[in-house]
Amino acid sequence: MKMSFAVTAILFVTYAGLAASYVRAQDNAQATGTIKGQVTASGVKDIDHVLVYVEKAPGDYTPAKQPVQMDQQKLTFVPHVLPIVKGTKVNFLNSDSVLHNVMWKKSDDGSYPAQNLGTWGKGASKDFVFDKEGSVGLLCNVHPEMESYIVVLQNPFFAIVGKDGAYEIKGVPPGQYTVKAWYPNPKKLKAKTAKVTVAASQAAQLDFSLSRK
Ligand SMILES: [Cu+2]
Repeated sequence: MKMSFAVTAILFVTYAGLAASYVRAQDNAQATGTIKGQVTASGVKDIDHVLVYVEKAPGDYTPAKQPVQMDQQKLTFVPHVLPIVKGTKVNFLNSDSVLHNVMWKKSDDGSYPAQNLGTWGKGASKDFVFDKEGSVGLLCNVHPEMESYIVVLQNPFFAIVGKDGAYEIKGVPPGQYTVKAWYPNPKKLKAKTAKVTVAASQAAQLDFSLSRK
């Protein structure tokens, strides 16, 4: 009798523990909010190159376990703007039958020194880990018209704007944030920041109007 009571008690405690952790996971899932809005820009046709991101969120964020890809296809870097969390490994792939190179000059913000990863052919790739916040402008020294951007961020709360100018950042913990709208060429569109308050299970609306000045 004593034994079975003990077993029942252990089972009950285990079950209670599981139930509690399940509830906690659910709470966490429900505790986040959304930042969304519309970006308008004068003088550019590629509004889908605008990146909107939370500048700083409390806590530390781990990068994606899998490398993310920057492809070279049809003489173009794809995607044109690649936001990643600090520590992410980027896999630079060449999908064209011509040789491509991957290099960048010293970042304007000083975050990354100039680097030349080399030149390789179709199907080959090279990895590089971006271990600090900042940005690099990718170039190919074989094709001067090729360029794209990698933006290394502190947290995963970012979105690339759609062709219609809309963006949505989901899963943001409640709090007050500074949000930045960034465009690769600051001479054409100046970056703007705005403050937003995110509440659990709610969508905060935050629109941006970008221009040269
Ligand atoms: Cu190239």
